[in-house]
Amino acid sequence: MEPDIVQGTSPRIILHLDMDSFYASVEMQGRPELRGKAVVIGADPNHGKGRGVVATCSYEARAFGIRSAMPISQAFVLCPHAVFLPPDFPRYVKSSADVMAILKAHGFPLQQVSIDEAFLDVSQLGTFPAATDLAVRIKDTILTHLGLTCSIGLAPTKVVAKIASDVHKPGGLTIVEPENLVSFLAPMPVRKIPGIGKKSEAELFEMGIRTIRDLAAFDIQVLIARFGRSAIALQDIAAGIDKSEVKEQDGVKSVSRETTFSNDTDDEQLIAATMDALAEEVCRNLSDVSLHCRTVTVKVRYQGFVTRTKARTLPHYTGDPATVCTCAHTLLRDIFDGRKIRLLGIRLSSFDTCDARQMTLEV
Ligand code: TTP
Ligand code: CA
Repeated sequence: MEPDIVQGTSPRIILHLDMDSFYASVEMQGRPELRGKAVVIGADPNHGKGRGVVATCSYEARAFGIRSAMPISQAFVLCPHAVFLPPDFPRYVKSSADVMAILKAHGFPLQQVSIDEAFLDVSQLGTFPAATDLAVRIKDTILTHLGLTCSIGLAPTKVVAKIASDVHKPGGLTIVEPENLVSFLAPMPVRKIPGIGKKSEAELFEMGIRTIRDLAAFDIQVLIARFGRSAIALQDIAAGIDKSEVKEQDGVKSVSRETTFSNDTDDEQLIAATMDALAEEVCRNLSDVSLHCRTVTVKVRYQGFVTRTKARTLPHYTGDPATVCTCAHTLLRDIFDGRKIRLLGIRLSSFDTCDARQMTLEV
């Protein structure tokens, strides 16, 4: 018999899938000689003198302390005998599309949130055991058809599903039923909440907030004074409340890059140089996947978390870094009001091919 679902009273069941060491795993497809090896994808290490960073690495390489966004020179010091490979973006975009097609085939609302990550709203299945069966089938299909492993979280909210998928990586399947939601979250470090990076974590530590339990119990007025209105949503998340829905994103395609300054800054030269670097990198991503864009969006987050974005659609498609850069600087001038900036970002969208999915990287 079909389970009875009464809108608003039955718990939602959200599935979050995240591929394991994605670029590295794709490189290992069909290359069994790489299995079990420390494999690092990123810039050329050039015998330890290389510039640039690690994109990702196999779990074997992580055992040596290598991580995403680490300077490649440091990765070389940690594990000189690792196999270092340059990124092959078109291949990763193709693999990503294959994974998303497997997810889509089940007919539930799907939201892809990055090249290797997606949410499915599987509430219609009615029970967590039924959703667990589906998760097991999805993992099997991805392994059998693509030779790739992934980790899945199942929970009543998107945020908790995302946190859960990370708990037993690689190859994990973590289920958080509604009655376990609060006890699952409570002991976790606040850093586990998506969007809380190194800097927010340090600010929360200063206030004596270490775990999600601490955050849920903290005086909301003090939090608002420090982080602005976004503190309310943050505390809700800590209490397991998150009404955000799985949004199907047909046709939403963008490539973006953003960075948080190590200290909030109003230094115009530093801000301009950072914008140049972000624009250049995002154009490189664009050309790696053979795309041209028309819309450039600049994002500025000020001290206190007030965020402003401004977009401009160009008259022609472009992949030219100089054009994108000029446009980004004009937009930045329009929204920069002299206050100290915490985070700067750029997004390119409105592509002339339908091949790319959303790719966001924070460095
Ligand atoms: P992630 O999902 O963050 O990492 P991952 O899939 O490599 O490993 P994990 O098992 O921990 O999920 O990122 C997905 C891909 O995005 C990753 O394979 C490479 C790319 N990436 C970068 O290029 N630079 C980065 O700093 C990060 C974090 C990811
Ligand atoms: Ca991943």
